[in-house]
Formats: sequence, structure tokens, C-alpha cells
Amino acid sequence: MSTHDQQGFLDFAIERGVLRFGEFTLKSGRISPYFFNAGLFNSGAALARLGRYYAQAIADSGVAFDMLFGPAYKGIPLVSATAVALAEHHGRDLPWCFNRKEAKDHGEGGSLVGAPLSGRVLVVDDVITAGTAIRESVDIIQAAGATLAGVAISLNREERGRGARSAIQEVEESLGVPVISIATLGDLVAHLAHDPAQTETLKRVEAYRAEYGI
Ligand code: OMP
Repeated sequence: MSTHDQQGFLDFAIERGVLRFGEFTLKSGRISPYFFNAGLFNSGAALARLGRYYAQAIADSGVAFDMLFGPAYKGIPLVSATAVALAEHHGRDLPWCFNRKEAKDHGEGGSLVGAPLSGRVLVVDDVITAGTAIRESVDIIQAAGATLAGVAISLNREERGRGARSAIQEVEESLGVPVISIATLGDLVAHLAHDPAQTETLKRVEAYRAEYGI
């Protein structure tokens, strides 16, 4: 049973302009009536609060893991904020690391920064739509001889992946690990349904869900 506050998180994302409504072309080419831009949690207090939402969702999930990994670039502040919140609010001081996009050939070398990748690794990322980005993290973790324990994201868009199932289900089944999300498209629909001013947006989101949802 989840104890974290999905509706509070969505209010927070809308207030910060992170979650916007309009017309957006996704990485997959789909035209979406909403977009979640985690880069706009761009103040100290906003990032700290975001880290607490991630940490709570992770704690609620009960998933077992030994360390955290944030994929470059957007996963880097997310994983650091989550590591801080797990230590400060959940009594779990865990190692964490991130990758560089370009390998360095001098200085400390290597493409990983932070704690060495080992044991069961939880990936912290922003959004999964079609599941392309997450597969790169899996390659990095496996190349280091570590194991993927799961993936924690802000928003599960609950869209079909390459087949009939959702991209998240495909990731969960092909990789054999859970995907933890702070909020889902279902939570967003419930959120919009509570606000009479959002009737038109709700209609567009529901039409999009009918076309690309699961
Ligand atoms: P997939 O690789 O298709 O799973 O898409 C995930 C990536 O899409 C994210 O890491 C973002 O770069 C981007 N994205 C968002 O950030 N927010 C959204 O609401 C939708 C997308 C997207 O393009 O699908």
C-alpha cells in the first residue's frame, strides 16, 4: 500500500511549471497534450522536496537495493537529491553514482563518477515513455558487473511501448525488475477530474490515453 502523496506531488509539479499542458512532440514522435520537464524543479527547495517524494516512493515500494545510479544528464540531480532524502528521512545512507556522457581520457578517467557500481543498483530517472533511455543504464550497470534492482521515476506515462503492453511493463518483464513511480497518468487523470477548470485538458489527456495508453 502506497503512503506517498501522488496528488500533492502533481500539485507541486504543476505549480513549478514542471508539468504543463498544451501540445508537445515526444522523443517517440507522439504528440502529447502534456509534458513533464523535471529540469524545472530548479531551486534548492524544489529539488529537496522532489528528493523526498522519490525517497518516500522508493521506501513504500519495499524494493531491495544496495546503491543508486543516476543516468546523465537529467538523472544526476535526481539521484543526488534522492540519496540525500534517503539518508536524512529514511535512515539509509547509501552509495550513489552517475555516468558521464563522454568518457574522460585524463585525470580520474572512466565514465562513472561517485561510488563504484556494485551489488543491486536502483536507477533514478525522470520519465519513461517508450523505454529507450532506460536500456542504456542497464548496459552500464551490467558492464560493471552489477545488477539492476529496479528503476524509480517521477511520472509513469502508462503508454504502450513497442508492442501492445506498456513500455513500463516491457521494461519490468524484459529486465525482471520493478519500476517505481511517484505518480502515474491515472493519478494525473484523477487530479484533472477534480478541477472543473481543467475539463478541456482532461478531455485531451483522455483522448491521448485512448490512443497510446494501455
Ligand atoms: P523514453 O526513452 O521513450 O522512455 O523517453 C523518456 C525520455 O523522454 C525522458 O528521459 C525525457 O527526456 C523525455 N520526456 C520527458 O522528459 N517528459 C515527458 O513527459 C515525455 C518525454 C518523452 O519525450 O517521452
